[in-house]
Amino acid sequence: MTTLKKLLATSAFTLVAAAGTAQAASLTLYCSAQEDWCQLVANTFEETSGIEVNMTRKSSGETFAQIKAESSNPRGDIWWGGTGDPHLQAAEEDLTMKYMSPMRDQLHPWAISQAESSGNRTIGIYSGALGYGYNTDLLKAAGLKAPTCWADLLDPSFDGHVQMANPNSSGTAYTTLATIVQLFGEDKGFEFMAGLHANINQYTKSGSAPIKAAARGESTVGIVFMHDAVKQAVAGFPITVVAPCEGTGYEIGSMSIIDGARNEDSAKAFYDWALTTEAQNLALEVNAFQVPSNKSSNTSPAAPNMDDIKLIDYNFTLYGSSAERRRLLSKWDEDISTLAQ
Ligand code: S7P
Repeated sequence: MTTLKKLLATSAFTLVAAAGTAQAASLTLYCSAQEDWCQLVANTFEETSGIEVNMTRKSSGETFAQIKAESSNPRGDIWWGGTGDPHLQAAEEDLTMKYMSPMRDQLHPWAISQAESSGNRTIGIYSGALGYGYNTDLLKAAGLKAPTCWADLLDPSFDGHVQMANPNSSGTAYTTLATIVQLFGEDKGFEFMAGLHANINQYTKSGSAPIKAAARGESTVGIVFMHDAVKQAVAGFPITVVAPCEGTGYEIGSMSIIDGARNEDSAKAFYDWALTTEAQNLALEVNAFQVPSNKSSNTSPAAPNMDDIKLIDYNFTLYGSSAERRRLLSKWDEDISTLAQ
């Protein structure tokens, strides 16, 4: 019996099926992973459950802002994907609801610890390390030395060659800011961000956009999650993936049910399904190289090996807290984004 069939016997699915006799069940899904993965997940869940899915894809920071803005009249039912920090902030601000899935015992401890630190209002669905990628052709043409560390990106020779997202809209870029602060300390970290700013050609809205630009030959370096850089390399673009020598942060991509969801039963059905191996293995069909949270899901051999990367002990509790995320973002807005380039 597949996990999906077993889940069909659980209460969430039964309730949805019962509701289906009167009116077709539906689900409004806010998705913050990459677009092709969001589409595939939405379509597959719709086909297998019979629940109609309306999916919108936005970056993690943007989705957080939308859920907050809609909190007096919630429009979304579930938020799937995106970096864990804004999911933790949403939990702290009571924007998401507690849920204990029957699938929990199939998950890695890091996925459960994400749930525990949010009072069970969010849960880990994948993880991945931060890093960067560069276009080897552009690097060579510009006569640049191959970077291997964060510090290499500050070299004046990289002026105009580096792209990252805006940490207000992008979970990837907020993870970058929080990683640099944890690696170097706050003062030195902000000095680093100021030095980096001098070499930045553009702050994008979406976190993965900088490596897509590098793949297309529009920027030399893109600061992104390493799995997003691997996706471009596997697609045949001349991208080299870097795990920075000083060490790096990582994300626990998360999922949360929105408090006051109009379709709570559909949201719970999706939540349980999204933790199955069947759902998580869909990642491989779209070259999403994150590490899945179900212990029995498949990880591609092309995925960055987390054991080989020098990872910091990322403080999710602190950097996912409402006060700290707000403080760091305002400081970045005031001290960095306003600097001349
Ligand atoms: O593309 C996959 C991924 O990197 O995107 C998520 C990301 O937060 C969404 O983009 P933003 O940086 O624009 O918020 C990550 O969770 C995920 O691994």
